[in-house]
Amino acid sequence: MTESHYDSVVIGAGFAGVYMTHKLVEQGLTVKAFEAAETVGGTWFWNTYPGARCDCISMEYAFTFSPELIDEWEWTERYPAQPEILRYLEFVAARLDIKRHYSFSTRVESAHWDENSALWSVSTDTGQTVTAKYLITAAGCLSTSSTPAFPGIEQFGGQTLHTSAWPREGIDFSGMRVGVIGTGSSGVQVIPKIAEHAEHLTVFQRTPAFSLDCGNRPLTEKEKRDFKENIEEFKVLSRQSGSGQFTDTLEVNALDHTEEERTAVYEDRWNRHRAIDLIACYPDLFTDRAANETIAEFFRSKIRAVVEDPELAEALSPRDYPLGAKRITLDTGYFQTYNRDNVSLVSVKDAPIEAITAAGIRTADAEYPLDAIVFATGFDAITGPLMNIDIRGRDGVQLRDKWADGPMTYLGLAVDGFPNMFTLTGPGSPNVLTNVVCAIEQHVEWTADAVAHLESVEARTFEADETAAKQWTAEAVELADTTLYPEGNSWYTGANIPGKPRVIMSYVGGLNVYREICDDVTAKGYEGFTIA
Ligand code: N01
Repeated sequence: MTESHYDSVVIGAGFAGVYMTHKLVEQGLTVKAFEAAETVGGTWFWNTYPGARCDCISMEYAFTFSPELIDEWEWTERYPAQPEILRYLEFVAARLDIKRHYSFSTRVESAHWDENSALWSVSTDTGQTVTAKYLITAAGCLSTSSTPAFPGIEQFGGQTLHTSAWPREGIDFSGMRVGVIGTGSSGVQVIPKIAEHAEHLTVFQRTPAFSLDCGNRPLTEKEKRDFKENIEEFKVLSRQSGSGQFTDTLEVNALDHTEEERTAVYEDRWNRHRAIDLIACYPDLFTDRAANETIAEFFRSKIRAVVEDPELAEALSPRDYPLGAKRITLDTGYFQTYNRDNVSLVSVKDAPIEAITAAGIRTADAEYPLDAIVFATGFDAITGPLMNIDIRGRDGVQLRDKWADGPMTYLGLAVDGFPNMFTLTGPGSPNVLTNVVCAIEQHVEWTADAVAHLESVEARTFEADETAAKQWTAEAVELADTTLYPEGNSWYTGANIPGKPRVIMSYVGGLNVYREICDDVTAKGYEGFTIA
């Protein structure tokens, strides 16, 4: 074999790619890894907009597989800001000596399966081509940004930015009239920061967000010490939980409590500043719309308590979808921002943005002159990063054709017709409905075990059966239909991208259940896979 052959190719250097590369190297495989960015970090490399912060608690949003990594790293804040998470991943990469396996600033353009050699041939935008037995995608769920195709966008005379491609040197909005389109997690975080500097900020909101004040603060020394001392208990509890974040769900339904009792429960949970403690506090909140309405109204009461103008408070209050069907955003001073004199809200629900003009944004109602437009308009999530690569399996079938009507996977980790390919955090896995680092550890460890098994039995190919993939995908949809997820026009279902098939792209049954299913598949000799 020439130097350009490896046992495995890993795409991506976020949490998943870094850990996967480490595991495979540890198992004695040769690994060639590629990353489009200049260093590790994945989503935490690209999303450098002001206010970017994780919506999981810092200590929980970290690897648990290595006692050394846990011991040697100290988080500073309860909710870590982007620079701190990026520093953490640099620390992990250095500690695991992982960068030597990577070509950075290198985007994988294609990966083609060759039937004769039973190898993947992987080509990049820098002209490299390598072959590998295993192809492992760790391309992330939120790495393909989406900017709506507003007519006239190219005419705009000012500056345009997408939150996920922020200039690394930053931008000074002083004296500028700035428009932000989008009020999801990115918008809710960037809006208060821009408002501090802009001469005037106009927020273009299509759907209001259910947002939780994240109550961020420095971690105490005791919290840091307690977490490290109790790490084994944390691991057990997080693995037993559906979201990878332990919470104490009550044993009574929301509708079986009086309004007074519910309010007391919600108030207590609100003060914990942790979304999972709210959405999972009663068992029926996410299966029964009437129960959900009780917590939705509680969130709205919090908006009314902060926003001084009652009409504005109402305009900022979500009414059309259940709480949690779109991701709950975590904010710092978001609703307070609307009390500022230099901030205005434009609802584009009924009067949509029609065009971007040379001077600003034109809606069905009016035109807004602007010096800069910030697109906080999100991502072609979960499938976008994979479908952007020209991946071809058996008989030259392209993944993007195979998934034209919606993704089909087995366990979210494998696709029939694409042998020896593993899709970490792929569609049909619990991915973004969990503390994703917890899900990533499960995916990586399961994949590494599968690879070890395949090597030990000298297998040539490992492939999901079509029936298993069909069944898994159908069950995932059925399961989602028992929840309120389908009622939100969210990126969870592809509804945010015009023309994208609308289907839930996550396994909603819980990471704990998913882990058991995966372990059972392994115990039964990789049931649902063909090993040849
Ligand atoms: O993207 P989004 P995001 N006209 O899709 C609006 C993670 N994340 O980047 O809701 C007008 O949630 C769109 O409106 P609507 C996190 O998992 C995490 O904010 O479709 N508006 C919506 O308001 C998150 O969920 C963190 O009606 C248009 C917004 O743009 C995920 O990334 C921080 C429009 C897009 O919101 C994505 O969040 C940041 C149009 N034509 C991100 N098109 C944390 O950890 C779209 N919109 C805290």
